[in-house]
Amino acid sequence: MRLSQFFLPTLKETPAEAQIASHRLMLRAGMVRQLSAGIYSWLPLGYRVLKKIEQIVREEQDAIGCNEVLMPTIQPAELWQESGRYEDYGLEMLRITDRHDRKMLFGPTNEEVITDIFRKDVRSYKQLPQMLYHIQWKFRDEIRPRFGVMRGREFLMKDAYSFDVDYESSRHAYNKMFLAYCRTFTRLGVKAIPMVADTGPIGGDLSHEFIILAETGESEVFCDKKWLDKDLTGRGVDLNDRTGLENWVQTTLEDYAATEDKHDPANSPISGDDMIATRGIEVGHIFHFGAKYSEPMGATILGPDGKEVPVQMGSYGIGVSRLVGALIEASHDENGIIWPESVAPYKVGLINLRTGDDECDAACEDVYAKLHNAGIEVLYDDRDIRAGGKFADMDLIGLPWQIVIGPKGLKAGVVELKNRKSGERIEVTLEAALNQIGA
Ligand code: 5CA
Repeated sequence: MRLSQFFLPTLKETPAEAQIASHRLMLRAGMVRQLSAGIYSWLPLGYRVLKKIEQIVREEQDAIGCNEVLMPTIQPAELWQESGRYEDYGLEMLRITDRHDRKMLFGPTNEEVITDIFRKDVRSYKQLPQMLYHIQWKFRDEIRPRFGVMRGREFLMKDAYSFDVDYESSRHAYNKMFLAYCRTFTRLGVKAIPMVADTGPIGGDLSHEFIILAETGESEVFCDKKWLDKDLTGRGVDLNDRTGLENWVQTTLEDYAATEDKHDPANSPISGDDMIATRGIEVGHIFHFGAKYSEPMGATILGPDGKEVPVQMGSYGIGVSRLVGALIEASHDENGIIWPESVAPYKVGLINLRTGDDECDAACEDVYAKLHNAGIEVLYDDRDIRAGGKFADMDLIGLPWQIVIGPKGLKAGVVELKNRKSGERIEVTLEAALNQIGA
């Protein structure tokens, strides 16, 4: 993509309304714009990151055999009256009346809808286990929407739902999802710590939150230093080995001191010196709630003994749009964002120091084409503006690599290659630069 044709409205000034770094940087880097309190439009740069995160989340759900569906945003109130949550949900639910005076709502989550889908088509334990997920916009009329997309009113969530014949199988589904979450966050380039959590309005007997450490987060975190080096990919854990997986989940939680009461360090088994007291951002939340919805909504199946039982369920959320802000909170400096490669909007920024100079233009076009042909995403700053502005914008938007091409370097047969994360700049031949970034 050529910057001269791209819609990238960057801001030099810090927007007054933004209290935390990620919000400031998302506005300054032209990633989002607020339409109304807690409701955002995603501009091209922000949307590319959102889609990349969504895709990693999708791949890791698919990898554990979860099936993607797409449910509507608008739901009928009757379903929530059946489950008993219509009144309980309170003012956070955006209630809508249609032209026939029917009560509708903009979905804050989908337990009721998925249970309805399930009960209409599944009758027997032979059709189980089953896992379904979708990635869809949700609306919660938060009392204090703040920090940009971090606590929005409209936000993108991945929500998955598991259906099993009995408690043990249902716990196995929960464990598979636990592993998928660890893998997802690792691929996103962040450390997300699983912690025992309250079940809140979703309900159930078991729940974990996944928290990214950041001083500006809304959750308090007391954790062991060891977490920072822990490999959470669960290599070698076999998905169908129930006991092996259960053990891995338990060891992961126990070794690293997930405590029932995360607000109370005194209850924690971590000793003083190893303890980090910090804050974090909840990017995922998983729940096991058994028959909480299937029972009142009549989602029953015939078990192996011919008896009808309510299906055992869990639900599993990831805040996809919140993650965009959370990743920035976890990785930025005074000049701007530092994207992990897996979600960077482009891998390489190509800076032409003298647009209009025949030699510079030709050299840049050549590199641009080479990167393109090698399948590497590149944003080419071909604008006719001062070099200082180009450097500032490129640091602000945080692409992992920068290739800088100017008249002096060309004479000497070199380009400058900058790594955004380490800040390291080297002068190398074009071939060496391309080689370094994998072209
Ligand atoms: N039904 C369950 C799991 S599918 C559920 O709704 N869980 S939740 O309420 O914890 O939300 C799941 C994730 O969505 C949270 O972990 C958080 O990352 C994200 N989320 C929740 N509220 C907001 C919000 N107001 N703005 C942005 N993201 C949010």
